[in-house]
Parts: sequence; C-alpha cells; structure tokens
Amino acid sequence: MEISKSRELFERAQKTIPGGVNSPVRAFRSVGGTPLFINKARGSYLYDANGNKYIDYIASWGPMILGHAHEQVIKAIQERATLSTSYGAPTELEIEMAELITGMVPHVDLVRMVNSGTEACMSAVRLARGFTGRNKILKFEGHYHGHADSFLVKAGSGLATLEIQTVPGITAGVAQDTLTAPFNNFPAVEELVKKYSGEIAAIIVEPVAGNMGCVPPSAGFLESLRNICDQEKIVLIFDEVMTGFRLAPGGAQEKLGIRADLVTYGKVIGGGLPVGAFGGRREIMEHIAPLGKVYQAGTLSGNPLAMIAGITTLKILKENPSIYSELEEKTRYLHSGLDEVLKKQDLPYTINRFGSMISVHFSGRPVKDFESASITDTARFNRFFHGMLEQGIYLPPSAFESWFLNNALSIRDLDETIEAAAQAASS
Ligand code: HOZ
Repeated sequence: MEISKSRELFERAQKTIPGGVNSPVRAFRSVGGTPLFINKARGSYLYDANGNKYIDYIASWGPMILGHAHEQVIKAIQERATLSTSYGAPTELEIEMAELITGMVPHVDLVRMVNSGTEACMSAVRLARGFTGRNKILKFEGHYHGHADSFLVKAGSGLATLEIQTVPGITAGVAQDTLTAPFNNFPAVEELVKKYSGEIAAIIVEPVAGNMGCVPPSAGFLESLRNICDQEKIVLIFDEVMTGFRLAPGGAQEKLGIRADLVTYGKVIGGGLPVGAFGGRREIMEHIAPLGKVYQAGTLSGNPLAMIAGITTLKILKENPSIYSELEEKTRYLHSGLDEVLKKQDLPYTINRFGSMISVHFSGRPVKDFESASITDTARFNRFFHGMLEQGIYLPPSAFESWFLNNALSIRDLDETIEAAAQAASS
C-alpha cells in the first residue's frame, strides 16, 4: 500500500504538534509504523491522503454509528451552519436535545450538555462530590473516563497502550482520592467501601468496558454495585460515553436493566461533532449551577451545529430501532467469522463482544479485567493490525481499544474483513 502522503504529513505534523497527533493513540506508537492521515470517509469506508480505501472499524471511536457522511446528518449540519455557528445564548435545539435524551434514556430527569466525554465525566464526579460532601471516588482498573486528573490512575485506553502507569502532573492528593478495584471483582469493591466507609462520593464504571478492548460485565456485577451504592449512599455513575445510544436507545442502562444515579455521554450523542452530556436523577442534578452551587459552564456547550448533528443522529436511531438488531447481527457475524479463521491458526485468542462492540485479545485466558487484558500478546496484535491494514482493514491501533461497528458495513465488508483476518493471523 502506497502511503507516501501520510508519511509526508506525519513528518510535517511532528514539527508543530506533540507527537504529530492531537490524541495519543492515533500516533501508532505501540503498533509501530506511520499513522494514516485521513482525507475523507463515506459509509463504512475511510480514504487516506493517498486515496487508499479502508473498511473502518473505529467509527471515530464510536460516534459514526450510522456510517460516515450520513446524508441526513450532513444536510442538517449544512442547513444549520447558514444561521451562524455559535451564539453563547440558549437555543431551542438544546431543549429538543434534552427532551430527546430524557425520552430515550430511562432514569434521566435532567441533562446538561458539554463538549466531550472527558468534560462529562469530570463534571459528574464534581457533582457527586458536591451532592454527597465526600471526596473519594472509586474507579476500575483499565477503565478510562477521559483525561481529567482524577481518572488517570490505573487507566485504560492510551495509558494502557503507551504503558503509562503514573501521570506526571497529577498531584498526590488527587491520586489519593481515586480508589481503584479490578473490574468484575465485587469482593474488592466491598472491601474498599468498608475501609473508606462514609468517604466515597461515587463509583464510576464503564458498564461495558471499551478501553482495554471490549470487556463485558460479569453476571450480577453491576447489580451488586447498584446495591452497595444504595446501602452506602454512594452515587453510581455509568460512563456511557461509548455505550450510550450504541447498545440500545437507552444505552447500557436499558440493555442491562440497571439504573445509575448519573450517566455520562459523548461520541454517538454528537453525531460526529464534539459533544458530551451528563444527566441523571433530578435530586442530584439540581445541585448544578445555576440551580445549585456545583459550578460547571462552557462557551460552546449546546453549540447549535453539534446539537443538530446529535439530534439528527438520535432521531434516526429512535425512529429505526432495527438499526440496533442489525448492528448486533453484523457484529455476531464478524465474531463467528473471525472465530472460524483464528481457530485454524495455532495461536491463543479470545474474542469479546457486546452489542456492536468487539475486540480480539491474543491470549487464551478469558478477558474479564485489566489483568487478563494485559497479558495479551501485543507483538502478535501489532502484526495482526498491520496485516489487516495492508489489506485495507482499519482497526484501532492498539490492543487495548474496542472496535466499533457502524451500520453502513455490508456483509461483503465483513466477509472481506474475515478473509483478511485469516491472512493477517498467519503472518
Ligand atoms: N481515547 C480514545 C479511545 N478510547 C481515542 C480518541 C482518539 O484518538 O480519537
């Protein structure tokens, strides 16, 4: 594959952008090689600067659930842009968005729009602290809730990819207030809650983890978190930045039938524009300024272009619930095809899947937490990644990220992917 233009752009980018990228995993550091610079995307395909075409399994890390450049979404953005792109004052679109969210998602009474998943999680934790008057939070190893200080302790995603254990710049005080437990290990949670009784403001969890590959919750784990939060008056925060509007219209809360106190969103909710949101029980959300004293604000929050992209995407999902079953069916098809070709190779592997999230770990052990995710053969993953890329299949450039399916993927795309995997796994 000729990627001379990406090489040139990467050289140029490194002169003015740290590492040549604006988000670390994109730099291909762990898989090696040159990151592809993307020129355009349509449906299930990405096109790089040289014009090479790739079947996309990143979907912009989740948002492009309908496929790229969806006609209705693009038209809505274009029409809205002619009315100016930001006012710094309320618009009817923000009400429409809030009504859509509270209508689609169970247990969300009030919702505040922000600009990213990081902002959403950071604000939700501040709110939980303000509401409870407690300082500590409990998060899970290998989970990633954005790059706010409190979350960069034993975090997944780019930190796992780049093997960053401690982040310079995070004060000891902040780190001390972040407790961590292994995902899917309720006794470890119980022990921490007992030890820090009355001190924990919130437990924040990715209900289906997607930042150490895809790692679904074990049976009963989330229910147990719900119960202990009720008993100890801890705010349960579901980080649905990845799973929100992806697993079901009501996200993991609906799919798994569990109520969180606060929920955070990003990705799909913005239809490919920068949007985040947090919402939840009225009693807690009423502590946000201007109703309460927990301050949170943003010049571009509720931006009209971002709102219209998100609203259009959510409406399409709401009006066409079959999209969810189609996506799930495609993911199941991919799973069984990959399984078929990988089992013919003499190598250990585990495929995890939930809804339209899937990932392959090159390890024979079940992957249920960060420890088991970490023993994956990353060298093997890197060879597999490049083998796929060479054949026009664009996977996340990290063994610690979930793949996201988009509904523009055709059975032919999936078959091509499975065929490519047979070859990539044998290299
Ligand atoms: N942290 C994102 C995936 N978990 C990657 C974001 C990006 O590089 O665009």
